[in-house]
Amino acid sequence: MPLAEDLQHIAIEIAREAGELARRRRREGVSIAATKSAVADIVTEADREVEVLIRTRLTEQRPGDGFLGEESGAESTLADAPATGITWVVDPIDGTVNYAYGIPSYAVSIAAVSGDPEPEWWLALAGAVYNPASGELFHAARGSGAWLGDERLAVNAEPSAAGALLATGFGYDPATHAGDLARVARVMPLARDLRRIGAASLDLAFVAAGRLDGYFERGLNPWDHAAGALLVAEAGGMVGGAGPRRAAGKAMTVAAGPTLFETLLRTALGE
Ligand code: LIP
Repeated sequence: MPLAEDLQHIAIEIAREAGELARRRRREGVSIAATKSAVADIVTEADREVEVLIRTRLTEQRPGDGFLGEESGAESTLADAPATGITWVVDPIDGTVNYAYGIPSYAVSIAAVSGDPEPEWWLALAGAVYNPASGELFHAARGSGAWLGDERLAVNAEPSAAGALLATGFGYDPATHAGDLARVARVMPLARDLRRIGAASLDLAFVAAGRLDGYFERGLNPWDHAAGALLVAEAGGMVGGAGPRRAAGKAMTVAAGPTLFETLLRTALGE
């Protein structure tokens, strides 16, 4: 089996097991373990437990790979760089606030990337985004398309005459809200309506599935977009951001079909 497909297979299997654990813990009741970058930025006991499970399974199956997880940060089994050149970029529960409130829009997001594990430089090889509350598992391997179960995904080629159905998100830090709202005001003339789903990995999966025409957000971390961005690219869409390489990342992440992409990116960046 080609490497990317093998990694996809591992991502799917582990995302399912991890998602079922998250769902079980949700049923038992969620407890907030700590706050992170801001009081609104929470981590639950389940986030930590699910990340440990994912990490344990990856170490069993791919002992030479690196690991970059939301709750444990960057670590690899070797001191400097993973022996295999592959790093797993993992959000154990993306949409933690939805999870804590009982809103069924959260997901386990697992991606395998090669090269420097920075969004600007990495090459995403495989990814899985699993929402255990809906049972939907989105997955992709580089060069083999994006899939929802066994249905092949394609982005919307063109938004309708009524405008684009867009989604966005807001950072946890209140100091960033005014800038994010100004961006929404700039983008709204392109939109028929705007969604705030609360889990970046699902926003991206929905662009891949043609459920959204486009998505934009500032402030994302690598684990929020690693798997979802590959889904969009493999579904025929485009993903980008700011900076000289226009790579998706903290400064900006934009995803859309090829017709809308450039306009949405420039409008979101205020160019
Ligand atoms: C969150 C998201 C959300 C975004 C937040 C945050 P977490 O991830 O995916 O949609 O707006 O900035 O990154 O913290 O739930 O894993």
